[in-house]
Amino acid sequence: MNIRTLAFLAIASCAALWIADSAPAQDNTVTITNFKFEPKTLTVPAGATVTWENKEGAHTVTADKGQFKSPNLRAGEKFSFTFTKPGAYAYHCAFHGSSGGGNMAGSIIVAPPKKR
Ligand SMILES: [Cu+2]
Repeated sequence: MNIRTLAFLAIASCAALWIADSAPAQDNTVTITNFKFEPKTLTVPAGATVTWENKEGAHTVTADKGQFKSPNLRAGEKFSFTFTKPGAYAYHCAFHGSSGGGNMAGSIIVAPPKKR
């Protein structure tokens, strides 16, 4: 192994570490577009903050059971909520959906923290 190979390996392994270290946390964004939530079901770890980003029209993010409720979101507006308790959270748009998954609706699944 010559010095160039060594140098390359050293740089490559540093880069690999850097990438692993700076990998962004899971993308917890739900896009609101064309009268639907995308993805419709999103699974996140407990403690995660989910952000809904409205791309078009006026919509809301309203939990079926009232755990969270956004104001009316116009195009370009966002709403965030931090989920601390594991469980399934069904939500809908107050204008175009209804509780129980009717029309414009989605759900967030909050997984329990991993045991170490
Ligand atoms: Cu809507």
